Amino acid sequence: MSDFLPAEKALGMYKKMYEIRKYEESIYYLFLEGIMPGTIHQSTGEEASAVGMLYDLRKDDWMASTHRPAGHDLAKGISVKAMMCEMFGKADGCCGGKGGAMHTGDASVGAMTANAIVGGNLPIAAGVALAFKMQKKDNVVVCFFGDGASNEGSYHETMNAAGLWKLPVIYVCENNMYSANTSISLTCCQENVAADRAAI
Ligand SMILES: Cc1ncc(C[n+]2csc(CCOP(=O)(O)OP(=O)(O)O)c2C)c(N)n1
Ligand SMILES: [Mg+2]
Repeated sequence: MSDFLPAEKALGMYKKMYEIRKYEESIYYLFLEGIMPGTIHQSTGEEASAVGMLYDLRKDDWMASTHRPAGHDLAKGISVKAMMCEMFGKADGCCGGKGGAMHTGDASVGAMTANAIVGGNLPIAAGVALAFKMQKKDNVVVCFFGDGASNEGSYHETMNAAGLWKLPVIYVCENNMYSANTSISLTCCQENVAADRAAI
């Protein structure tokens, strides 16, 4: 790693990944002990894709997350306090306590409110990218999705439009080989989403 990154930056990225892991561990226990209301969808083990993709983004670049938004949101710049308050329905939460675990976000740091509809964030991210392009801004949108989302119609429609219009959007597949708890072998005709599905 140090061959490619200055030590200080590598450490900063590692600290952010550690923060995400510790935050999600805390949420896990608070939820299981019945202290935290609502529900949880965790992204344990996916900290690196969040931080790797978002660390160098500007505040006015945008990020679109999924039903597992905590790591993405922390990496884009929402504070642990604002995330935690959101989990407990507090006014200091990033969405005033009205969103909960699957609908976190904060426009002031470019974190689009997370979308729990699988594949639902893909066309919205393309729309934001189209706006950037029409306004001649040099911003970019990063949009995360899962291997399961690549089976949705919205995925195929959006990839076509984004490719056709050359939109400033980066789609990042976090392929954990499961659609929640169903193996990719039962859901997808292609195992290598990045290589086979991306080549539309
Ligand atoms: C349109 C839609 N269909 C079904 C669901 C229920 N659902 C929630 S998570 C999930 C699996 C998504 O798989 P993937 O995109 O690979 O994300 P992962 O859970 O692996 O992070 C499903 C089917 C949903 N939220 N939205
Ligand atoms: Mg998956």
